[in-house]
Amino acid sequence: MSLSWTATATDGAARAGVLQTAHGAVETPVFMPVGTAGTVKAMTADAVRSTGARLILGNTYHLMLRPGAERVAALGGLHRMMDWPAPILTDSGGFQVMSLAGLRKLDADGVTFRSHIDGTPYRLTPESSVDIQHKLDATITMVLDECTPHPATEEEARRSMEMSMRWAARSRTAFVPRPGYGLFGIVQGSVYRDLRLASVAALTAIGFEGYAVGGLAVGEGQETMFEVLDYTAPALPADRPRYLMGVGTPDDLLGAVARGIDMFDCVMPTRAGRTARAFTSRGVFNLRNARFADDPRPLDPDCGCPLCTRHARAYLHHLFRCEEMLGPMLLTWHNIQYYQDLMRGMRKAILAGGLAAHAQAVRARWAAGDD
Ligand code: PRF
Ligand code: ZN
Repeated sequence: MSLSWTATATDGAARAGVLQTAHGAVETPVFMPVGTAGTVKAMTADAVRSTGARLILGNTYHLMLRPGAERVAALGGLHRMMDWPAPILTDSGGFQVMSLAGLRKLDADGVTFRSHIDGTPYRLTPESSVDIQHKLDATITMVLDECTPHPATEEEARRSMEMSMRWAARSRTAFVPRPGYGLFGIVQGSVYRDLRLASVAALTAIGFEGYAVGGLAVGEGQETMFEVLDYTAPALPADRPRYLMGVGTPDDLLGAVARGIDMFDCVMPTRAGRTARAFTSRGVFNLRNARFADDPRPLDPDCGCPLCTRHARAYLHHLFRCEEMLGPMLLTWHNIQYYQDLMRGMRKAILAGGLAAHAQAVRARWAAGDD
């Protein structure tokens, strides 16, 4: 049997559930730390695990360039290579090609591009992307799609979405099913209701183990993103997991879970951690700020990570001022811990039937600040 998802509770549109995979079970709603190049930057696999994370994201684009899918396969796959026996979802590469690669050329069959590292030409098709993800041993494979740029006219968005739907069908044909593994389709259609619903219909007719919502968090703003989710999420099959790609801030996660999303990934906690920005129960801080130079308090008194239980804010401020690598390491750890705790809090609230009140309390704590 392919990987499966079972709901354990619902609360309004929100769902709590369990994803059963070849690499273990994952409780949803879930946030996936991003492990782009075979590492969650600045973290050992044990450190990532200690935060409660049980599912991480890898990238076809980066790994096909370096070290190459064959080399990952020769090392026993991504799980073995990274010492991450738990599930891994890999993105299909199209989104990263459009945001990173040079000289990209999209045609009906696939995309040709030059590596952002040394300019070497490469090509990705729906079939080759699925094949690479198979070599990486991805638990969850994503179909190759085009993330429609924002803004797009309705005609542009339709052409782009229809091409992604043809690629989704080809990805389904190329994917070799294995027990506990799965393939996810990706809904596109920009901010157009009819296109989003047509995309959902096309994907559900093909049939996938899960459904992602792509093409959001590309500049449309949170309000528009939530509007799209308001009509897209309920149109998706109730018995399959729903994944909002590349989202987002803690507030985005609260709003999207309330709208029926089960899975997320974003570079935000890891990237912010390397640039001194901390996500906490009291809001967002920049630890380079001089106001932390003599602050003896833990970063977040509600957090159990090694930074918050063993060090003062003033020490972290000092590490960033001196550009010591322990600064990014400790703050990445904390930010991932914060995101995992946020998801755990939402799962608990859904099981208790109190997500709305819980989200309101979390937002009120951010707004109250820390003094
Ligand atoms: N498609 C794919 N990956 C993605 C996106 C998408 O639309 C996004 C959009 N936020 C992030 N990552 N394949
Ligand atoms: Zn912490």
